[in-house]
Amino acid sequence: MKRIDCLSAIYDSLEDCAVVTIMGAVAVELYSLGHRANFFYLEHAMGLASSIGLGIALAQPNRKVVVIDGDGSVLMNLGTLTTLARYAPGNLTHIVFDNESLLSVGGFPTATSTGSDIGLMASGAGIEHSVTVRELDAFVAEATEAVESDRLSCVVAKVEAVGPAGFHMDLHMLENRFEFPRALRLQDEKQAEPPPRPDPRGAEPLTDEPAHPH
Ligand SMILES: Cc1ncc(C[n+]2csc(CCOP(=O)(O)OP(=O)(O)O)c2C)c(N)n1
Repeated sequence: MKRIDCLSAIYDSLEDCAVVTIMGAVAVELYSLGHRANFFYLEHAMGLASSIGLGIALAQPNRKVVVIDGDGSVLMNLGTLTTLARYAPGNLTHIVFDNESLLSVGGFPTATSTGSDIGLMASGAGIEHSVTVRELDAFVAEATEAVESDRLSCVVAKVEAVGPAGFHMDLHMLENRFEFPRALRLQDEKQAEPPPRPDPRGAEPLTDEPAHPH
């Protein structure tokens, strides 16, 4: 299973979510499918995507939050699993692409290549819904269900250690830092728009546009 195929398969269902990725290959892959302002690619702070996602999920409980992580990154911040489990926000989905490698920096093998199991570690940390998938169909089913459900989920996807041909993204970290919260605010404002006023004569709802402009 290739990570880019997984991302492509769930891309549409990320439209209304706040999405936080780790840096490097997976960020470039998601970006290559089409950048959206509600995607935040966490640069440099390896291991902390889930911590950022947890903060957003707790602060904004009505928003679906999806964290897209890597095995090397999770292994650098294993305590995050216990913190996720402790607060267990139902609006958070933690997807971990486990390619058993630090692919973005040359492919050094991580501890998942020698038997460490992130899905079991997530369960052991207390995350009640933690699954590991190896096939694309299973990934799509689990990830989609996780995003739609109202419980904290960890979906570990075992993927091949392959990534993008290049790492260029035409988006500066600071630009992304400001556009991301702005996009979330805009989504909220759109949802808070009042419904159209009903027409007392029972016809089409009234709008501010003249019915017969001259
Ligand atoms: C604190 C810190 N250490 C090291 C790096 C360099 N670095 C960037 S990406 C990366 C590998 C990430 O591995 P993983 O999460 O498994 O994702 P993959 O690259 O395999 O997609 C490393 C070591 C960093 N950005 N920050």
